[in-house]
Amino acid sequence: MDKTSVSQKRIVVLTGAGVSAESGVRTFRDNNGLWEDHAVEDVATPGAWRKNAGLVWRFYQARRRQLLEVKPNDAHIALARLQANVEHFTLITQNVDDLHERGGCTEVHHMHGQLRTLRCEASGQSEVRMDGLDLTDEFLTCTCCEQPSRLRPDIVWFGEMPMKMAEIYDAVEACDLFIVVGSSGHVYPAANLVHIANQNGANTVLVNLEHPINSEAFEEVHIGKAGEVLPSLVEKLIAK
Ligand code: BV8
Repeated sequence: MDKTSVSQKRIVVLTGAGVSAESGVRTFRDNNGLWEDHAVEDVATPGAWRKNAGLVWRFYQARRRQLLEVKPNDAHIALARLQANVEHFTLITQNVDDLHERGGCTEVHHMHGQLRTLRCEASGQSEVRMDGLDLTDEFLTCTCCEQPSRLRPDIVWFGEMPMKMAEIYDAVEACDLFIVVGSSGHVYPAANLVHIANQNGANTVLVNLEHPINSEAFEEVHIGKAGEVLPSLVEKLIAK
């Protein structure tokens, strides 16, 4: 890695489910992953919502309720420390939990949506709905329309356009250092971002429990738990 002080570097971090694993949030494709219990096409596509909205709603309500039981782990806290100590930092996450924010990160780009908010099917507006009554298995209606409309999970399902892609591509194309934490590299366009970073001359670093399918694209690979690897990696970066 070149000698420019890290505080001047433009750092972009992309996280996946692995960064929340040590908080007790299930990943998707590991053993006991979410996709073991639920076929993606039954719960994470627009077609599933059309076909069986009740099943999809209950799947997301269970994950929304879990937000109240989990807390940020050392990986989330280390990333917040990195953000606080460098000038140019962009955090992109594939995760839909709020653990980055609760761990101290700000301006988090949730490219696959969020569990905390729900989206009005009529207006497309999102609203935070995390009170007790918002977490039962009954459908909810919006507060934005004259005639209240049904709310859907504020999630990017397979086949839907990820969020904030313009800002995400701008940040990745301009960065000097691109770090991926806890992702299996299966889902696009997220899995393609490391290739864009490489094409634009960035240093690329991976922190993951095991080698993901796009492991070859990274210059530097740290195999281990994010909560154990990231704190020392961040200290080294800040000291530069
Ligand atoms: C789209 C919401 C058009 C649901 C999710 C090529 C180009 C473009 C699209 C495609 C393409 N090929 C295929 C597609 C279509 C599709 C896709 O990628 N399919 C795959 C499965 C083949 N993509 C889409 O449909 C996307 N939309 O493409 O629109 C477009 C194209 C370009 C530009 C603009 C528009 C929409 C994808 C979003 C789908 N929604 N989530 C929900 O969360 O309920 S994706 C879902 O997978 C989650 O969001 C999750 O975050 C994401 C990725 O999974 P990971 O985060 O990597 O999690 P996983 O379990 O797989 O891996 C965890 C890793 O952590 C493991 O490697 C493990 O070893 C590691 N780990 C575990 N513990 C730890 C750890 N690491 C460190 N420490 C630990 N303690």
